[in-house]
Amino acid sequence: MKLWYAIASPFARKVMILAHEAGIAAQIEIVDTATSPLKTDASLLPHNPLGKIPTLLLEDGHVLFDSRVICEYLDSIHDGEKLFPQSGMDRYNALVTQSIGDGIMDAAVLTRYEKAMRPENKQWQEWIDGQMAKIITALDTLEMWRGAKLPEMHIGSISVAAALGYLELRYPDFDWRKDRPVLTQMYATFSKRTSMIETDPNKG
Ligand SMILES: N[C@@H](CCC(=O)N[C@@H](CS)C(=O)NCC(=O)O)C(=O)O
Repeated sequence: MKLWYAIASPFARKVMILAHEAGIAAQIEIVDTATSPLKTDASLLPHNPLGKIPTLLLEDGHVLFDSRVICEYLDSIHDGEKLFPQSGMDRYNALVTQSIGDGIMDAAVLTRYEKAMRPENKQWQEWIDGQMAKIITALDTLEMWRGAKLPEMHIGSISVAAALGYLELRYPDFDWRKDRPVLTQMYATFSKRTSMIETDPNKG
């Protein structure tokens, strides 16, 4: 399998965290990809019309995207403990937690594009503030309502770990740990796992 990937992409990292946790990371060939809304990677576009990473090419030629679809597929091809709970409210709670983690990543990536790519005199501060407000309310919701299940390993906590890692990388001045002991503890514990260490964007 071939994965279009960038070490700084939180969505791509989410996929590789899951692959490590599932014990199948070695089956994935990484294609380092530089893609952005301004310049799409030429090798990627024929496979993904959205030009986004992560994108996964299977041995039989099928192509999968986005991170949710890829994660669900990878979880279906290993024999270990499943990372998507199979049924009932456990499953839907994990999926909603995934949606919150993904939502934090969406807001953080879009804000990063706004700040890093758009000319300074065209940047829209109210829009940036609106995205940051989403990140804050999402973190507060995780802290208050989802704490009990967060320390467990499932697709929801994987997505949240990838999101927190991205905040660390791109928003070093944003103190997301303040008044959030549950998330702080969860991230500290997750960060010691091989899946997080191997996918750490600061890894040399
Ligand atoms: N919903 C998608 C989001 C993927 C995404 O936004 N990836 C970014 C990199 S972090 C990207 O490829 N951006 C290029 C673009 O927007 O054209 C997923 O879960 O995979």
